[in-house]
Amino acid sequence: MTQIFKLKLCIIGEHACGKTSLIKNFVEGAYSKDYRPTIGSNLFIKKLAFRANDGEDYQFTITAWDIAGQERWQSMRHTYYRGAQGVFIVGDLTRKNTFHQIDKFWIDDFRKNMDTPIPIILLANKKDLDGEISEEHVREMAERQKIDKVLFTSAKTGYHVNEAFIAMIKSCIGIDSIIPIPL
Ligand code: G3D
Ligand code: MG
Repeated sequence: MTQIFKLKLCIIGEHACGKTSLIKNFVEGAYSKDYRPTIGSNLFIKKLAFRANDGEDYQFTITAWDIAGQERWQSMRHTYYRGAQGVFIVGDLTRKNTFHQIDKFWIDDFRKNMDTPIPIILLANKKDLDGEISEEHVREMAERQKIDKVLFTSAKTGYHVNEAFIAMIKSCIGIDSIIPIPL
C-alpha cells in the first residue's frame, strides 16, 4: 500500500544565503512549479516516493515556501510559517553574521510562532567557498539551540542538497530507513 503525504516546508534566513538556490537545485529536473504570487514568496512543488524497510511505500508532495525580498522585514513572514511541518534555516558560511542572526533572530522568530514543535534543520550553505565561520562554531550554535540536524551544503555544486530534503522527510515522518524509488 502507498501512503500519501503532503509536506509544507519553509526555508528561512537572511537575504542572499542561498535559500532560493537550494530549493531550485533540489527541484531541478523533476516536476516542479514556480510562481510568484503578490505576497512576496515563491512556492516550489516536488513529488517524491520512498520505500521503507517494511516494504511500505510513501509518496510525498513537498511544497517548499521560499521567502523573497527583504526577508526579515516582511510583514507576511508569519503567515508562511502557518501549518509548516518542517523548516530549513539557512546561513551563509562566507558571512558569519548570517549565523549570528539565526542565533539571535530566526530560531526564536520561528519557534514563537509555532503551536507545536516541528523539525528544524540548519543548512550551512556555500560550502564550496572559503568560510568565515568554522564548522565547529556552527555545530556549537545548533546544539545550544537544540536544532535537530545540521548539514553543510552547496547549492552551487549540489553538495548535500538532496540529503537535506531526505533528512527533513525522515524527521517529519519519524522513519529513518527509507530509500528513494521512482514515482
Ligand atoms: P536567497 O534566496 O537566500 O536570497 P539566493 O539567496 O539563492 O538568491 O543566492 C544568493 C547568491 O548566492 C546568488 O548569487 C547565488 O548564486 C549565490 N549562491 C547561493 N548558494 C550558493 C552556494 O552554495 N555557493 C556559491 N558559491 N554561491 C551560492 P548572485 O550572484 O546571483 O546574487
Ligand atoms: Mg531568495
